[in-house]
Amino acid sequence: MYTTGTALLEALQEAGIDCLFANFGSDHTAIIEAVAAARESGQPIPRVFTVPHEAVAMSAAHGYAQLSGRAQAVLVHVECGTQSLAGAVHNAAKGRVPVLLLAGTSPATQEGELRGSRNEFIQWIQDVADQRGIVRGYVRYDHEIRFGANAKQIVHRALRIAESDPRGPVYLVASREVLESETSPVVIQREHWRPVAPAALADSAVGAIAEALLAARRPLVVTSFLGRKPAATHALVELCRELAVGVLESVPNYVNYPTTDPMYQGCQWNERQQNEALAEADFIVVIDSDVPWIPTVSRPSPDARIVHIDPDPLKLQMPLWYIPAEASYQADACTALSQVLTAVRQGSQAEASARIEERRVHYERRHAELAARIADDERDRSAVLTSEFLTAAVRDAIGEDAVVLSEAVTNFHVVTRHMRRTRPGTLFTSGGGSLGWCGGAAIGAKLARPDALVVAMCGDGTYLFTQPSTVHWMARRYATPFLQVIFNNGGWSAPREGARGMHPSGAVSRTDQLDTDFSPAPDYGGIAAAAGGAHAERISRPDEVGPAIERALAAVLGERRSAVIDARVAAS
Ligand SMILES: Cc1ncc(C[n+]2csc(CCOP(=O)(O)OP(=O)(O)O)c2C)c(N)n1
Ligand SMILES: [Mg+2]
Repeated sequence: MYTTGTALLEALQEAGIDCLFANFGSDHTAIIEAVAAARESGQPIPRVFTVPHEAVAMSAAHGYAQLSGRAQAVLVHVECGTQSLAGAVHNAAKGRVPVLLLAGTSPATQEGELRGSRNEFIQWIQDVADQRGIVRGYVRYDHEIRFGANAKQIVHRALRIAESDPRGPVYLVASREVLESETSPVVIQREHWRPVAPAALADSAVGAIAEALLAARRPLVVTSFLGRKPAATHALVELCRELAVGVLESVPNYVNYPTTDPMYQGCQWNERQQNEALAEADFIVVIDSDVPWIPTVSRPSPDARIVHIDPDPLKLQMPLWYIPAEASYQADACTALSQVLTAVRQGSQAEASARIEERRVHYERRHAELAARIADDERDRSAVLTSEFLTAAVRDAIGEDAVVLSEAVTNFHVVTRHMRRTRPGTLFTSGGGSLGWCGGAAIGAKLARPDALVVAMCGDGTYLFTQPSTVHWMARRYATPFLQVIFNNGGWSAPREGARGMHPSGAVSRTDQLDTDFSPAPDYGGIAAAAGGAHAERISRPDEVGPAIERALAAVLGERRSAVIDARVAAS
């Protein structure tokens, strides 16, 4: 029987979706039947993953999309399964990551009028007035599939919106009666449903930016997520090397620029100090960034000229957002950078050549100073294990191609600085603020890039947010082993230090009883071992780091099982 459920599954397959991360309920009878029927008849369908927690399903789709650029599907149970996606929806929304979310609704009939009508008590309890309202503030599109006749068109429309800039999650629901209803197959022409083409800059903007880059004494690019498209990183490298433009990463979610390139001027997270490169810049191109600086801490010179290029320069999902840019452009970073580079090459650089060489020397010197500081910070301090030393040791052991997922909270800047990534697509953060992404994302990353060594680095508090029992159970079941490194600083440092920073001579400064510590500490690695047979290490001294990483990598790469290193680090 060809039902709306069959049509839905067919739409996912023809859209090129590889994974359906599913947490099933009684609303999904038609989909479970359609999957079984497809397998019986040998019809190709996406791979179905059993995911015991919805937030992990969402994070897996998030990680998969970050590595592949493509949306995957997540199927959850009515309104409560939607609630259980929790902050993982926020992460995909804030990180502009495309995900197709699907949910059933409670049956809409109760007398057996239609197949799928209510037959369990819970269907009264789970009936709510506005199920789509649960995620409406976070998705780019929400809709209800009301008929089988156009179910496929609605799925393709949703995916098109998810994958067009500014990208993000989309949410579709359908009642059990609709999913169970018989319908006729619809032929879809895939090329009619492609994402909207990337936007370019107007010629006048290209000329103005090219001219300003040549004329400036200290031109600087500030970016956070330009590297989501590796081609944009390549374009930025060409432009910055040719014109000697500095690059500052602010709260980077991706590898935006090779961090060992002489034009790279470092990254800034929550460090409580004015950034030097930002202060001395006289022309700044903010490109693909949500938080280019934090004005109460670090800001550009009031005389600096600023232009802004972004897929969503108005930041419509952020009630408070502005920067003092003289011009804002809605454009794709890669397209815009290539346009500017072409314009620069078509014009004459002769007049600017002395200026370009002077700033090249300047930025190279600054970069060398930064590299020396980084090397100094990560040296062995023998008595204590620092996060810098640990990160450097992991970096040296995993190589340049490993995929690192960072959710290190008060160590975010340490991971970005000391991982020293050189290639796009080798370091990610969620792009959102809801902790717990890195476990599911590691599964998704490993599925998207099965040959890669995947390494998740997170805080001890964050590890508990990831639903480690679900994550490590999945890692074994689906053969997606990864290395997880925990910066164990005894609990939640961020809120503790935040309170002390705000009240330096308040009561918080006179006590350790701030309800943010985790003593007695859980056996973090033991949780993963019990759930998925992971290899577990616990270390607290610098001399233990190397051998522990070696054993952990032997487990991941040799035995193909996950490994968790619980590293007791000095408080940051
Ligand atoms: C889902 C979610 N709940 C709560 C918070 C608030 N929060 C921000 S940082 C933090 C502490 C995280 O602890 P840990 O991972 O150990 O990092 P640390 O601060 O110790 O570096 C918390 C609870 C959050 N960001 N997300
Ligand atoms: Mg912690």
